[in-house]
Amino acid sequence: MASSHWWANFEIYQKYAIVVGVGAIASFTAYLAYLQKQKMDASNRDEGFVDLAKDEEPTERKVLMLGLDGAGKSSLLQGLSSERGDNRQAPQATHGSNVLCLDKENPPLTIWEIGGAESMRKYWNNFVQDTCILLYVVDACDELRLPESYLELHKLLGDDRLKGVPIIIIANKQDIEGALSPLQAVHSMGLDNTSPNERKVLSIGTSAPPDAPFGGINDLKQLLIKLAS
Ligand SMILES: Nc1nc2c(ncn2[C@@H]2O[C@H](COP(=O)(O)OP(=O)(O)OP(=O)(O)O)[C@@H](O)[C@H]2O)c(=O)[nH]1
Ligand SMILES: [Mg+2]
Repeated sequence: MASSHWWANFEIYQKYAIVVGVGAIASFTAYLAYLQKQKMDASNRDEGFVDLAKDEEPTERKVLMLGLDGAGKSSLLQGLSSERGDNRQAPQATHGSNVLCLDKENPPLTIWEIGGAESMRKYWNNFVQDTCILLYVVDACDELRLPESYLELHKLLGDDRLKGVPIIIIANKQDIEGALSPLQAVHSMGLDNTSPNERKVLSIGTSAPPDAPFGGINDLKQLLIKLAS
């Protein structure tokens, strides 16, 4: 046959060279095709991610409110929901969570309070995902519990999902004589030397006594809106 005839004309070393050459060209072409496919897959993935991020961008901002039991979280939530506070009663200890949606604000805020009793604290981390602002409530009159509050806060801040999330330290119970000032509360939580590059740390004083008007609630709301915008 003609084809076997032309092949037979080559010396053995020429045959080797042809086989090796054709093999090398085929491998190189296959490698280029593989690289091209990788590139296309990666760009498809990126586009998918961007689209997904656009679709899922939350319009509301999640605010997480934590702090030891009795610090005043539920009372502050009552204040944020209705500043007049007519006919209100002292809240019960929270065994679980409370949610307040401030959907008329811009941006809308969803504030989650998780109970602060010792048995509840192991669940705090279950709620940190997508937190935009952390509110940490301190009973500014209970100096004896400041170290416990400090420890729980720093345990919480070990969670990478809270990296860079702004914190507002709320020094609550300002109506009681001898209450720590907001700055003293930040100091007792060991956050006064936090670098602004690490996270924003703000503080505010509030009062939410069961039998007297709220104090500082409107400032707290404005601060939340400003931070969340
Ligand atoms: N005098 C005074 N009492 C307050 C203030 N805030 C809360 N209280 C009282 O402190 C007690 C505890 O308040 P809560 O709001 O239930 O505290 P909490 O942080 O939600 O507690 P847990 O849900 O158990 O984690 C209640 O008796 C409140 O009436 C305040 O600013 N001043
Ligand atoms: Mg509560």
